[in-house]
Amino acid sequence: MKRGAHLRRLLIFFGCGWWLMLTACGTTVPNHTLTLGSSDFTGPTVIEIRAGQNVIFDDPSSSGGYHVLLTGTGGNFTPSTGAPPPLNSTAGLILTAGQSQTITFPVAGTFGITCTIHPGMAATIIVDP
Ligand SMILES: [Cu+2]
Repeated sequence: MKRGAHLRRLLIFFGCGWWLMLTACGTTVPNHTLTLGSSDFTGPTVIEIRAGQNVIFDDPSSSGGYHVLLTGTGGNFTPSTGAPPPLNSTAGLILTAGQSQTITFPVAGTFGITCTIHPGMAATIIVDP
């Protein structure tokens, strides 16, 4: 009887431990990076974050290029409610090789990202509430 209760307490203790660890991991802001190549995205093209988190648009000096990124598809701008201003404009987010920009997505939604220079470029940023 006593041994059973002890074991149960131990299980609860470790259960909470795991839960706390997972919660702690969830609250640290991981680096979500969209990597640019010379005329494409070279890393994952679907990035899922939570509202308020950042996406690093990384244009490496060695392998990057000149890009004008904005919301839309096929190189064409489509206004997207809730998308961050630099991306949500015809001017776009301009990046050249060696540059990196950290963009905060404060509003939940699914945002398609394309490039006016390279219409084939397509990435999706999913922002969970
Ligand atoms: Cu481009």
